Amino acid sequence: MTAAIRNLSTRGIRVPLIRPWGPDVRDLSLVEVVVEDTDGERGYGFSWTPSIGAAAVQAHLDHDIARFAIGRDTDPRALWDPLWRHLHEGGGGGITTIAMAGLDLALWDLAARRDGTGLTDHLGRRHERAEVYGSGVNLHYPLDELVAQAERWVESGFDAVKVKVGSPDVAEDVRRIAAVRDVIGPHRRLMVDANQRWSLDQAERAIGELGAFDLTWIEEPLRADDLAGHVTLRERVGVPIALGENLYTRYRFAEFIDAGAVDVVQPNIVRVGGITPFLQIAALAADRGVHLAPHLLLELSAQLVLALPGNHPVESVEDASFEALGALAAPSPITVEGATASTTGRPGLGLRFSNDPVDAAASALGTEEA
Ligand code: SMN
Ligand code: MG
Repeated sequence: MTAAIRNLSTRGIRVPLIRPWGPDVRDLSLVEVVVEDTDGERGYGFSWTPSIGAAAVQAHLDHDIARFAIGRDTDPRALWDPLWRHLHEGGGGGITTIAMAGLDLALWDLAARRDGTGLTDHLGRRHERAEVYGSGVNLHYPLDELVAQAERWVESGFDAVKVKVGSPDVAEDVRRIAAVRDVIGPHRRLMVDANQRWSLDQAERAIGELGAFDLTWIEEPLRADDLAGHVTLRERVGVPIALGENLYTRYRFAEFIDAGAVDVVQPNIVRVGGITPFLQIAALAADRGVHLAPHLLLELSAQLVLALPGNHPVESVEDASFEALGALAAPSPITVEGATASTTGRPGLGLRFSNDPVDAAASALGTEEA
C-alpha cells in the first residue's frame, strides 16, 4: 500500500543558457513540482521546455492536474493513464504531457526515495556505465567555431558527436560536415540533425550528398510529425533516420515504428509525459528492434538507460547539462568521464534545483551576463 497525494505545488525557474541555442533561445524554463503524500513525505520532479509554454505548463499543473491528482494513490504507473484520459480534451500531447511529466517525475522520486535508492537502482540497474555523445546547437556557429567545438569533443574523449545541418545551401552543410569529419577522424561516429528544416525533396538531395561522410543517423530531416514523409524518405535514402524529440505519446511512437518511418527513436522523457511512458516507449522499441537514444536531459536520461536492457547513447549538449548551467542545488546524480556516464548514488532522481539559478549560471561563467 502506498500513501495518497496530499498536496502539489510548483515553482517556475528560468535558466540562462551559457551557449544560446539561437537568437531567440537564450534561456530555458523549468517548472519544479513538489508532491507531498499523506505520510508527509515529499517527491521532487520537474517539467522542462526550452522556449515555449512554461507558463501554460505551470498553470495546467496548478489547476487541472493538482485537482485530479490530490487524494489519489502515489503510484506513478497507476496514475498516468487515468490522468491522461482526464486531460485529453486539452490535447493528447504537448503542453499536456510536458505538464504531466512534472508530476510523474515527482512520484518516481518519491517512490525511489521511499525505497532508499537512486532511480536506476529503484528501476533495476542493468549497467554501471552509459555511453555519452557530444552534441551542439551549432547551425549558427561560424565554421571556425564549429571546428573548435569538434576539437573540444575529441579532447573530452567522445566516440560519437552530433552536429546541426539545414543551412540554406546544401554545399554549406557539406563544407561544415566535411570539416567536422576531418577533426574527428574516420572512426568516431558522426550524427547530423536537421531540426525539421527540409522538405522531402530537399532532404533526399542533402542526405544524398552528406551520406558520403559515413553518418550514423540523420535526425529530424522533415517536419517532425510527417509520418508519411518519413516512410517515403526512409525508402529513398541509405542513412538511418532518427526522430522523436517532437513526438509526445507512446501511441505516436508506435505509429512511426510500425509504419517503418524510423530507425532510432528519441523520446524526450519530459515531453512524452515522464518516466512512466518513457519506459513503455523503450519497451516498444526493444520489442520492434528499433534503436533508442533519449533526447537531452542528460542527468535524467542517463539514469534511465542504466536500467534498460541494451546500450543506448545519451546526449550531452555542450555546456547545457543542469549541472553546467548552475541550476542544481546539490551535487549531480550523474558523473560524466570521457564518453561515459555513471550514477553518483544520490537517492531518488537526485535533482534539486537551486533557488537562484540565474545567479549560479552567471557566476559559473564568471560574468554578470549569462
Ligand atoms: C535540440 C533540441 C532542443 C534543444 C536543444 C537541442 C536538438 C538535439 O534537436 O537533438 O540536440
Ligand atoms: Mg534533435
